[in-house]
Amino acid sequence: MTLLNILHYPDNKLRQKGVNIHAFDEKLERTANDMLETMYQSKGIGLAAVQVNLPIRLIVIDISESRNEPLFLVNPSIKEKKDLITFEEGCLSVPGFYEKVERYNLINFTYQDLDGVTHTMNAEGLLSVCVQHEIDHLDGKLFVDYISQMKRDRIAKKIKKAELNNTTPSRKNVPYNI
Ligand code: QAP
Ligand code: CO
Repeated sequence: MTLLNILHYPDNKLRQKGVNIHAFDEKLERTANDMLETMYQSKGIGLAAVQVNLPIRLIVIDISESRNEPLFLVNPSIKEKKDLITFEEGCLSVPGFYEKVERYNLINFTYQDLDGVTHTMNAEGLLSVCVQHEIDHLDGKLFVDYISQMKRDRIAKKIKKAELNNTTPSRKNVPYNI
């Protein structure tokens, strides 16, 4: 298994749209398992392929406490949605920030599994919000797109600053030029 690099907001690559998947082969299975490992390692509950710079319609989700109930969603599509709720969301691509977003409490959606078999599923609460959040990623959309521009810009600035500080080791701290 390989850990994948997660893109961080405001990286424009997060605006890529995922294309539909047609090849249900070993490469897809490997990619899905690498994404799952990457998500578990980062303590996430959901990760979309676009977040690891793969513009395809693939999502991994595991909202279980035990971290052993993975869901692999290929080409997911929401068919019905109802009952608006407000949910405090975070995102592995927006580390350290959480904001309230309006979502649907109940959804009915279809997806294909890693063998290409189509399934229909109902979801409620956290799982429903997670599926909506991850499908947004496949359309190049982030939860921060739903908050005010002022908050969004502040978040972008803080993430950029944090990442500058984490460049290891910083050139200017190296006492000589290699
Ligand atoms: C999307 O998000 C989600 O800031 C998945 O420092 C979130 O897995 C759906 C995470 C909330 C529904 C509700 C975020 C981990 C993980 C961070 C995640 C962080 C470490 C976010
Ligand atoms: Co996210």
